[in-house]
Amino acid sequence: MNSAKPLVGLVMGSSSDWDTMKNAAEILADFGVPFEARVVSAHRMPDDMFAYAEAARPRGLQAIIAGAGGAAHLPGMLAAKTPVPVLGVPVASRHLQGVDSLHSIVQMPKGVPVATFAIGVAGAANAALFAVALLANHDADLAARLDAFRARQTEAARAMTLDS
Ligand code: RP5
Repeated sequence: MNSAKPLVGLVMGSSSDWDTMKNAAEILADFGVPFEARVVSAHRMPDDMFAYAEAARPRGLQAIIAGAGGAAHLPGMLAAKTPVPVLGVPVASRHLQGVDSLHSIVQMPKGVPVATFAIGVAGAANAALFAVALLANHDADLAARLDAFRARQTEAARAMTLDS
């Protein structure tokens, strides 16, 4: 993890979310974005969650990626307490496969937005790429790295072949 002052907060409701959320961490690390990763549970440590949200802007966080599963209140409650953009990742749950998580995160009432991504690994990865894109608006080097990433992805797709 980059030791510079974090620009992105990567938080999740439980260590059981890490298998999914580490896909966001890997992308932030690959792009050289300073970030922190920690468990901040809305249900099990609500006071810590509020403290984290209240400190986010003064600490210089530019975005918070929040992953949670089940009754996934973490992204919405963070967004309720901070103006820092919150990117919500629905983690697949044991019984409802993350549809519960998705609905919990995406259906924010008007006025308190959470940018909501796909359930699971794709959502975690895309939330990180979205955070990179936000930061790249004010960082030409990061923008160049994002362009290069997308160009490599395009070339990989062009090179795909199909079995006959
Ligand atoms: C949520 O409850 C977490 O985000 C996690 O996805 C889910 C289950 O947590 P554990 O019981 O695995 O700790 O708060």
